[in-house]
Amino acid sequence: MAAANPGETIDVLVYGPHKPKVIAGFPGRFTTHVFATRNDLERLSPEIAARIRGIAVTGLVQADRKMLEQFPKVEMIASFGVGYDHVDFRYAAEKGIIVTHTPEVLTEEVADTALGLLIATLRDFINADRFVRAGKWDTGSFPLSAGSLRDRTVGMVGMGRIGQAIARRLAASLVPVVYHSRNPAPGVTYKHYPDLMEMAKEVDTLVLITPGGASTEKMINAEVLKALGPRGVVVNVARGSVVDEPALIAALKEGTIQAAGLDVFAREPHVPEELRKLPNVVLLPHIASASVTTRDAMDMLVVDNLKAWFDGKPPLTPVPETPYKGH
Ligand code: NAP
Ligand code: 8YV
Repeated sequence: MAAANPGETIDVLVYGPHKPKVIAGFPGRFTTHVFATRNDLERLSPEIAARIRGIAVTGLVQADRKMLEQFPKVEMIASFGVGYDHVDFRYAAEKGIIVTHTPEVLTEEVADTALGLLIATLRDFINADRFVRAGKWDTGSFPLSAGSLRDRTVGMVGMGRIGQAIARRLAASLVPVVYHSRNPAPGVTYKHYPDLMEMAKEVDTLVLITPGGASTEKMINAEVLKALGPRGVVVNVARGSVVDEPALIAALKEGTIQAAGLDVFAREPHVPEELRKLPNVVLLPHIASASVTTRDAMDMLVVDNLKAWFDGKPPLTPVPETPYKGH
């Protein structure tokens, strides 16, 4: 593959939730073809599909093998978000297609959300807000929260870029931190548990911040929740697939654990009614990175990866499975 020739038009598919800033990022020599959903994509003619050289995936829509096979000339898939379990990177690697993602630019925002969600869950902020709005403060006091950050040890599940940023915040708040990941994280001095169950027995709080996909699927299961114990709190800012959702609901209902703060769910945007009815959960609609500032930076990185590629430059942030080996 080569950089685009002067005057040549480059066809780019913009696939996923509508993002005006991504579309506006491709002026002049790019022709964009914008499709929000898999159903919409069925309207794309085979003639145009055959011309597509770059794909911007603007959300968690599935860019699986079946979808990608429609685009025989694609050179780069630039995905929005640091997690890329929704992109078939194995297919891309087989075909010599580069996949890029958006690491770093969202790390601190997601870490802020994780800590906020943990504190809101422990200290019952959402119910306290409802109490004030309902005018109940005039006639009574809000009950003391059962949970507190003061008497906890947090077991991080995942200690990568975002895990380390969350751990830094916890350490600054004088909360002891340990972690589980498959390998010790280079340069990290918190205690490492190669075995998740061993860690779950030793802590009362889990903060999940791993990728999704097969290797982490339902790793937080009934046994792990039982090991955490009745003071147990789970915060999930990773992927819904990391938790066995029915087992979590059962553990929350039966008091096997105390509470959960969830930003991600197994079948988004569907959140089971049973979960929505529970008093001991805080539920967010997958917003960990969702500020204007951070989302703008993520949009720009999607655009800049594609532009760099078609300028004949290396991709800015390729995923490890599709390293740059030249144009
Ligand atoms: P990262 O730097 O690649 O860190 C990933 C961490 O997960 C590493 O510590 C890794 O260690 C660990 N890990 C991977 N597979 C594992 C497994 N099978 N078992 C145990 N640990 C495992 O990624 P990051 O930038 O911190 O982002 C992490 C994830 O957060 C993303 O992939 C995404 O799923 C999620 N995320 C969610 C939101 C949101 O909006 N809620 C926003 C951003 C990111 P080992 O490889 O040694 O196991
Ligand atoms: C985004 C994310 O919310 O970066 C990730 O892995 O999950 C989030 O930052 C997601 O990409 C939404 O499209």
